[in-house]
Amino acid sequence: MNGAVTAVADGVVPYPAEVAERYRAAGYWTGQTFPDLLSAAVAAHGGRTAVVGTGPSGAQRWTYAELDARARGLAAGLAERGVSPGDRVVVWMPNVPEYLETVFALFRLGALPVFALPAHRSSEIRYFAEHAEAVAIVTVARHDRFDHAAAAAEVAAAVPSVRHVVVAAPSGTDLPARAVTLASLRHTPPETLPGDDVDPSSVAFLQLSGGTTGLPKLIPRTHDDYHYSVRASAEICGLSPDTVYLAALPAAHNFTMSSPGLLGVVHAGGTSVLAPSPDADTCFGLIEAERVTLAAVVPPLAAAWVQAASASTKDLSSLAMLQVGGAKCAAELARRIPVALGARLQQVFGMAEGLVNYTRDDDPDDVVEETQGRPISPDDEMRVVDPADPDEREVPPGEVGALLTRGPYTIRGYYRAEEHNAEAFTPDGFYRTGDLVRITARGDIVVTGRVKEQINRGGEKIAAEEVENHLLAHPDVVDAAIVGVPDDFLGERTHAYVIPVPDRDPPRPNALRRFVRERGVAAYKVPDTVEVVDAFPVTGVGKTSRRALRTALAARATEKAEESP
Ligand code: OOB
Repeated sequence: MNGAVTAVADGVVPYPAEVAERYRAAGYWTGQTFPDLLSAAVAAHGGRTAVVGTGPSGAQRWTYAELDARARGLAAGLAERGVSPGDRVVVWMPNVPEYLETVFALFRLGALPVFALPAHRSSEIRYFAEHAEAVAIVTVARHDRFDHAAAAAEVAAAVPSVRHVVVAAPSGTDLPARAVTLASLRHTPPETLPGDDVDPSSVAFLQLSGGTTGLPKLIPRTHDDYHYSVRASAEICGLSPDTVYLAALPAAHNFTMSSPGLLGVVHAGGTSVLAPSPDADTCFGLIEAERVTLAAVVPPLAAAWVQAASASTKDLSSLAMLQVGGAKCAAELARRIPVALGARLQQVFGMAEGLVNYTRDDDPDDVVEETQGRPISPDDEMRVVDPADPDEREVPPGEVGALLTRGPYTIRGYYRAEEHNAEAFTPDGFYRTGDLVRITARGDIVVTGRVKEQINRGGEKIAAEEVENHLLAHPDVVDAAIVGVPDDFLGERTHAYVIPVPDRDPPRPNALRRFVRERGVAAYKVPDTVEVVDAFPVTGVGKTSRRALRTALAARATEKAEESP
């Protein structure tokens, strides 16, 4: 029966058989797949509104039955073009209804979406396409003053596996050679599609990691594990057919997709409203017009909404809950949210690798304001260990340590990343989150910091090494180090220290920022500030590893930021 289609297995670290058996026996892994998720919604709520948004062809409002019909039609068209079960397809789209159509079309086909953020640029997209050996890229034409279709066509020309560029654009749009519109692919679907018989233990898609090393990692999530996290999240967050969810953050991010996000809404038969932009003006208008009940944001956005609410004339009274996650929400901001927006706050501390924590609706106010909640599953195992101890022994209860986790929806390894996996996972399969936490007597997690080489710029994750490598490609740069410095609005921003080639005119900071941008990386990764120095201002470290150097520089940068008024 199930099992006709097995997607990529190479490069995926499986759950040990006895563990998988335990998760099935416990009822976490039910054998339901993402095609099943949509089928169930169509059966129970076919006539209800699934998605509202503005796509390239204007405003859209689709029922579950319509969303499914579109997804099936697109799946048929992609199949006709030779996209097969198990193939990887880069989905590089902003928050348009066609995003959901595409994702479910790929699920129906048994093909695997590789999720990219709209802010990504050719360097990231090319890497995803190469690493996953993608056969197609689905994108939009111009968005945010950037020609996604042209960039996708360039990637397709450079990456031999990529045979198709599909663009959600009105017919008649001027597209690059070889690109086709999504609408032109829609076909009458056959009765059954390959995804109807997909193996639930197979990988459903490749999700993005924030990254800690030179190249971003891809995260293989199975139907079984992700379906559980979606279902359980929908329950914890009290989703129902009456839920109207506002997707303000990028749809492809794990928070927006599954915590409980767009997929949780499908599970509950509610409505998703896709915001074309996260700004308060746009989102408040949508909250009023669509009677939005739930929205998810990162802390800087929550702060901007709080600020904007006092001057806004929009009716926000339908908004019952605002989820804040992706980066630490300061307690002060947490306290202001219910007052300013009239919505209850839920803190969400999650990661695309798996583990997601929520504060619960019946938690006391201080828990909601001061902690990042507790895990979805009773079988989420957490170890808080001494980060300086090579044996990773646990710290005494209540003390700060590095968080390791293992559980029914946390991966056992990144995709095709054997070497990195040896560092990121313990031999017994715990994921080293790189987050410093303490767990309160009540069992709630407080995130206190980080040991990983990553900067969290208002929820957008930046691997220091990735940006350093771009700077090192400049002919006038000998060495570079990226550190995070505190920022009132973003929580953290990036500062680059750069050592120039001696005896030449040192490069100007702005020229270096432009250089990084022109290498085709997401704008949020371009260093906010660049400082050209003769040597790295570190003493006493001796022959430094880059890690030690970054830590020392970050400490200095923090001191400097605190000194300045
Ligand atoms: C979410 O996922 P990612 O993969 O972009 O980033 C994960 C990392 C965590 O390891 C942690 O360092 C940080 O983001 N983080 C938080 C946080 N939520 C995420 N740090 C402090 N407080 C929080 N509330 O960011 C993500 C995935 C699913 C749901 C929500 C967020």
